Amino acid sequence: MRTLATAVALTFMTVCGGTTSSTGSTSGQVIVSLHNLAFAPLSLSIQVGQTVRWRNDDQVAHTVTSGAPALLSDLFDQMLKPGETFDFTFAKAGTFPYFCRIHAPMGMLGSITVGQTSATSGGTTSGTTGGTTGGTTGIPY
Ligand SMILES: [Cu+2]
Repeated sequence: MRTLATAVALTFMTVCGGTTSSTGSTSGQVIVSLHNLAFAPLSLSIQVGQTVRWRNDDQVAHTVTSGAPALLSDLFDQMLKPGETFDFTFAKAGTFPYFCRIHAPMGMLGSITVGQTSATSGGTTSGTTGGTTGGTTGIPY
């Protein structure tokens, strides 16, 4: 039995190889790459409280500007030189379009969809019904 267990363990180790895959996307940081005059991924879905990190992998400067070219929102507006990063934590649910000021005419637009984390619903419903009825009725003399 012991030899079998060892054999199984060895097989698993061989199958898994040495790659330690760390895909912890439920919380923390999500990366958007700025590359070839585009945001990758173009659209991204995250949860409230998550941080998006934009990273300029291009050889030219870009901006990460919230809103749309015709309708700016003043959430963020960050210039990124090649190699630089910018972090933004989304505290509210909704859809947040953004773009690059320099290359928006060339279609450099992106969007972040922020979902509300499953709210803990259901609380204490049973309250104290029935209060003090009947007060002091003045005694007639
Ligand atoms: Cu750009």
